[in-house]
Amino acid sequence: MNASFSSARVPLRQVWPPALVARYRAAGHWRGETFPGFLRERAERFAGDIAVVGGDTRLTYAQLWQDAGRIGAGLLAQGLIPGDRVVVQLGNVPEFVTVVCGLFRAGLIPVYALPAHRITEVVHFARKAEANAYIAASSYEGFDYRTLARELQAQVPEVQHVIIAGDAAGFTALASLAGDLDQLPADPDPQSVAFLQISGGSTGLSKLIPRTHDDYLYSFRASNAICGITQDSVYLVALPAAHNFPMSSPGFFGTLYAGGRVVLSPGAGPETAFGLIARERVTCVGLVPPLALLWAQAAATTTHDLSSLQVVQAGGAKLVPEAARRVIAGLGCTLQQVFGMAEGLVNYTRLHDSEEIIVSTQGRPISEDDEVLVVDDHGNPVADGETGHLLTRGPYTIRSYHNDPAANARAFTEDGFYRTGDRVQRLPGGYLVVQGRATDHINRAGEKISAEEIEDHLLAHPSVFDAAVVSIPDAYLGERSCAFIIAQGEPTKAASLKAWVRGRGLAAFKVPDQIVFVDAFGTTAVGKISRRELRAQLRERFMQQTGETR
Ligand code: AMP
Ligand code: DBH
Repeated sequence: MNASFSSARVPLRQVWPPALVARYRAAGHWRGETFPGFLRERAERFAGDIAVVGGDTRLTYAQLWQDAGRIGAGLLAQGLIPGDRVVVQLGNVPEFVTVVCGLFRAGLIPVYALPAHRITEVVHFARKAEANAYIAASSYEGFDYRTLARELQAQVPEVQHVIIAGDAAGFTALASLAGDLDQLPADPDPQSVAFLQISGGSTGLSKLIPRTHDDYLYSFRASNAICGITQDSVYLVALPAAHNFPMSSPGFFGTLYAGGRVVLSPGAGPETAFGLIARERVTCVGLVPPLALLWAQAAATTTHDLSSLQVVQAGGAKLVPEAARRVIAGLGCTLQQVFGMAEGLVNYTRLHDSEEIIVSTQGRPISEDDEVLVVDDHGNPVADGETGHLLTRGPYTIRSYHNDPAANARAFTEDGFYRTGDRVQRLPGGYLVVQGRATDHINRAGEKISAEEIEDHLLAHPSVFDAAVVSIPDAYLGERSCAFIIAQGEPTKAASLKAWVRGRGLAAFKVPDQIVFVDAFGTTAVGKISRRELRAQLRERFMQQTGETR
């Protein structure tokens, strides 16, 4: 029979109050479209047009649909059942798109892991999602995912199916999947959950974000209109395809929705991306701020023709005005700031906004039905222009995480507002300026790292008495991570603590950039103040001592 997870799994649900459902439908936000539905329609309408380019592969819309069908039917033939959850860990390769579309066609639920995630994180996703299958590349960026797959099956035996793109070494090869197309289910309920996205994990471990067909399609359809994505657009996926930003803002799904062309770049640096831009005449790309700066710098001396670029988006972390000006000057195209979250709400500067708005704000929400509250510590609205906590609800913002009552109790108000954890200022016209955040995570060039999660791993080391992980402003990364350590017993070195964290099976971006040994965390620290205050004190003291500035 199918894995033991199947019988009593936590159901996938995402529920809005009936009055809002009616409203979002009446407003035309939710149109009852689904992933398989739109992909089928595009395969007919744009059959011979190129949909996806990656490596040596160029897939037309018809081929994408066909290959997705083969994969979906093949997975069902393997014994998977619609509704099963499948952890997908693929890099920026065409298979990422064919696999995900294949899962949609089969009614299977992708759970998106990043290529950087390692065994500890993948085990967490598989357990939380109650997944019974794992699909990965044989290797990507020098890492062998077949080894990870073996460890995953050892730790989570319910993961009965492993499918590998490339040399499968005893696992099922993606290329060998085949099945009866007639076994594919009818299109799903548009209100049902289509996939589980991963949160950056502001506290503790990453949470799973259930997104519905209706809500997600709305977010990228509306993004297309804001970002100027049409059938003529060529969108470059430079960030990892599994990230919500290049997936949906408007990302590769927006581009496929519009009938445009998606180009997958195996690397995000100018050395890889610029050649692709020139060759494929790329019109739009989403970048994190450090990359946008690097691209702007490299553009000055490149021999590649970047003149096709119309819009360069920067998001995932704050782009400060001075950096924004450098990006505009260096790349000579329209800059769009994007402030989004996998939980939903996405803000954009508009393409025709004044340069002042574009450089100094993180944009305004997609939808007139995005409700934005900026409140003080007690939940009372602050005056416009003042900084407060950003709360939001709307037609594409989740109401709950999957399988995580404790996180839900923290992250949502009784009225269903999502507490973003961000501190923002709202300007006239609804434009938001991100001023920092209220939760303790490190935003390392767009990768979010939970302080708590890393502290737990450090505390597992026998020579660590206590650990506090904080973010330190960093000229290149925006923020880097710094772990303050009170040692005990056998002396240890910074390098071995870093190796320890890596050895715990975590993504490399979570390894502390810096380790500082201290004798104590401060006199007031003992049991009297919160971890949050403690981290803030350590950060301030460290920055004063080192003379670092924000
Ligand atoms: P996640 O919930 O993991 O998808 O991460 C979303 C978070 O990334 C937001 O809540 C912000 O803290 C941060 N973020 C995304 N875009 C921006 C931006 N343009 N400026 C500042 N912070 C951003
Ligand atoms: O950081 C993010 O999660 C993010 C940034 C920009 C995002 O999810 C998005 C746009 O959709």
